Amino acid sequence: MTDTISLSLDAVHALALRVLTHHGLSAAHAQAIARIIVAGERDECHSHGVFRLLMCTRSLRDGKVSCHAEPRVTDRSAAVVAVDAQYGFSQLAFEIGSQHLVEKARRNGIAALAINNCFHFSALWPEVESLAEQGLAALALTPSHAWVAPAGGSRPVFGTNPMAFSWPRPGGQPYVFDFATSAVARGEIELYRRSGRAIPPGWGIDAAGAATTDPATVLQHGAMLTFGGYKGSALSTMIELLAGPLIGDLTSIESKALDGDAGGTPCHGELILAFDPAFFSQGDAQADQARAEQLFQSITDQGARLPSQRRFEARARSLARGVQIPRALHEDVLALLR
Ligand code: NDP
Ligand code: PYC
Repeated sequence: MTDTISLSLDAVHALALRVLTHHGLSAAHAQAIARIIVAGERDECHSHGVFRLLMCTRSLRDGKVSCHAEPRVTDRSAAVVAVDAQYGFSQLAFEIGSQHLVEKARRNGIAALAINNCFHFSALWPEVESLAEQGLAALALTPSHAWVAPAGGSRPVFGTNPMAFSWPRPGGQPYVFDFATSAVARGEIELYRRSGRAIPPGWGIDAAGAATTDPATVLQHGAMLTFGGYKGSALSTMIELLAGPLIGDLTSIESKALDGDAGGTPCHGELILAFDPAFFSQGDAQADQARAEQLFQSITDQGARLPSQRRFEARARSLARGVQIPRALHEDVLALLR
């Protein structure tokens, strides 16, 4: 018996839907989340694929997430739309809000979507990628729970605070990057703990601020570290501010305080900006787009890869052959149905 099992993408989708509806989520929320979970597994982003069902259902069991929340849209200005997720998960709020965001960006050249009061556990690339597919450049930012110490400190202040960026490319897959401003996503450290492996140096510290490679110590008693030292620290602060106080929502410290020690999904806001390139060009948008392509080519010509290349290759494989899930994870997910 191998330690993985093969599943088609349809089977992953059906499994996610069954688990989510079994835990009480409305069909609209379950569909929106299942799509994101399939996308994560399909693109081999394992920390934000099927594994997330474990955390997501734990938060549902805690009873904090509203299973039937109906996101409420407020048109704040010509360029700003806000969606109150009403303490449901974020995915449905994004699906609804992004339609307004795209329409505003196409009308004004630039637009912002603020999502408030959402439980947030997903990767950001599906969001910015979908905006690039509609011809827009985009930037998405969100805090999480205070798990990450500032550079030079030892106590958690920041969330793992991801930022994702996309740039539309004519006739091809967009340029997309999406990473935590911590050295690595917390989900990745959780996967190391599950498989009993030590984490690489530089990812975390213990309660006394000393370096450690033990994932459990970092997760339970210590703190994660930012990427790039003080630079990651400053970017993480920017994300706290823009996707927190700027949009009237919680910082990662406040999200963690709201959770207490429940270990639930972070609850806060998210900020997404969209740019329509046609409004910014000085007259020849096609020539500008061609210059962007030259930039990408000067990266790839020397053997360096673009972010998302690995993901797009994984996607092609998964679309052709389905995905491999660790057997232990599959059993843990099936147990959620009992
Ligand atoms: P990584 O450190 O693995 O960085 C991921 C990004 O860097 C991807 O765009 C990846 O592209 C790109 N990349 C990786 N290696 C290279 C390379 N050698 N050359 C060029 N580009 C490269 O990810 P993280 O652990 O920081 O984050 C993982 C995910 O976790 C993200 O999707 C993020 O949104 C999510 N997350 C979500 C949070 C939330 O609160 N909702 C909190 C924190 C993280 P590729 O995919 O092709 O490898
Ligand atoms: O992996 O750091 C993470 C994370 C936090 C919230 C969702 N994912």
